[in-house]
Amino acid sequence: MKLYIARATCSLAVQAVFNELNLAPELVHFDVFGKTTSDQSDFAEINPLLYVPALVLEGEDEPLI
Ligand SMILES: N[C@@H](CCC(=O)N[C@@H](CS)C(=O)NCC(=O)O)C(=O)O
Repeated sequence: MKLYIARATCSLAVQAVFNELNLAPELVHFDVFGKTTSDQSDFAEINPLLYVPALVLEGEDEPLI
């Protein structure tokens, strides 16, 4: 399970919910200015709108946005 987040955005709320539920998704940080991700992946392939948060579940092709 991968959660795409970005600094100082509403994705922090989703991250807080995951923490409260004791869930530890793999966090991928997206730089909204540089358009880069912490795992060097192309975030546009996950969400063409480049909006966070986005959640990719194991075995799922489509992300939850
Ligand atoms: N959840 C909505 C909106 C999410 C949203 O607006 N995210 C903002 C952060 S709060 C964002 O990713 N902004 C990136 C940008 O403006 O470049 C969607 O994905 O359509």
